[in-house]
Amino acid sequence: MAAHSRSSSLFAEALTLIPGGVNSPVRAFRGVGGEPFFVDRAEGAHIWDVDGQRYVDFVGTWGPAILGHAPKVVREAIATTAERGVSFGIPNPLEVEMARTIVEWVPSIQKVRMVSSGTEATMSAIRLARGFTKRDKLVKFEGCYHGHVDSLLVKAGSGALTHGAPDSAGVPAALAALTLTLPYNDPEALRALFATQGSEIAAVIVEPVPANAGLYLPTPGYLELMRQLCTEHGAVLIFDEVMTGFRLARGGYQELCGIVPDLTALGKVIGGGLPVGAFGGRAEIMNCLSPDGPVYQAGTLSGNPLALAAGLAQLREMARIDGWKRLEETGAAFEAGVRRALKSAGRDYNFRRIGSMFCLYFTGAEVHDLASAQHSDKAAFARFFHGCRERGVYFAPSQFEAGFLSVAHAQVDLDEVEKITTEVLASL
Ligand code: KE4
Repeated sequence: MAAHSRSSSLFAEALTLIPGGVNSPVRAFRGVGGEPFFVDRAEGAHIWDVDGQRYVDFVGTWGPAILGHAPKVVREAIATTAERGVSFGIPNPLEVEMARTIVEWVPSIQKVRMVSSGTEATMSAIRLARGFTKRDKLVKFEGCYHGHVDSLLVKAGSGALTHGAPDSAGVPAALAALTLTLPYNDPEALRALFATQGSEIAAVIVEPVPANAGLYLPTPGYLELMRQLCTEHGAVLIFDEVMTGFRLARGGYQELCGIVPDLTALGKVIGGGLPVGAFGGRAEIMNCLSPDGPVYQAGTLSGNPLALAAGLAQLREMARIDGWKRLEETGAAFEAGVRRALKSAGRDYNFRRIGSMFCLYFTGAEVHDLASAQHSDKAAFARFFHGCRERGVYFAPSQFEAGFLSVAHAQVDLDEVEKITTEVLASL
């Protein structure tokens, strides 16, 4: 690999100006050591750093780049829309088009409100659930991450887990005490909690496919039990589909599992790479939102025309090419390559995949929750990460993140990555 001279000098300056030199902690490579590189440009399945190194990219800006980076349809939509204005703070037709698309594609969503990040989506959804039920307690699951919301930075995943701050400083103990946490995939713990506190629970918020402690799947019946208990006790079931929405299926994971949440949080893919989030669900709950109801929620850039134009262009292109079928085919081909590489290198590591989302746990043990995910050999993961990065393959810089494939990942990329991962796994 070429010396990272420009990246290094940029990072040195960034450290004097920005906390940790980054605008989001997971980018700082603290989970793998070393210094982050700085990106110069991105196109399709590839990114180039400021020192000219090209990478096959498996982070995809953490999910939005479902068509690959800077797809033509998205760039054209942004350019055309920008000619008519970049922000209004006035209702605009794109807000109706996006709302119509979300309501049509995700049947559990009868009404939806746009915001500017996944964090805003989950933050608003839990406030709405508390206002609707007039209850205070929330239930979340260890290792799940729902953005940097005070009430949800309790045993959180993603960067909070990577940096050893699952319970962030600055969150008042009195507030954190209202968030009850459970291990994921533990039906008895869920039953017991509802048996004792069910009447006080405003909402259960869950990543239906937890992807912020790597990636693991719900055991059969688990989400069904969650749905049943929420219904029986009048608690709002919130699916956080910020990552899985419009990626695992046109209607998100809820289309695959057939479970109907009361509210859904969305983000990433619906912005086409620009800042967007959304939350929506049962009309009787959504109608509690200001200006109709008593739950206040607002945003200067909510419904921003550029972000919605980019998101709509991305969603329409996915529908036009049946991108979800393509992503499953690419995911299966990628998985076959990873399994060949593991076999060839004699490694029994645990590879998990659903559609275009994946994680390679550096442990031979089964992973089904945070505790089992933490059995991974993080030092070995770090060596793998850097070995691949040096050879032009960029995986998420933490064992506790999911990887993402895009429509732009071609077989030639997968072949190159199989060769490299085989070599690096053998060298660990
Ligand atoms: P944002 O506020 O970062 O747009 O979305 C928060 C969020 C909410 N819900 C889920 C399930 C999420 O995965 C996220 C954010 N995902 C992380 C990656 N694990 C974003 C990367 C980062 O924090 O820089």
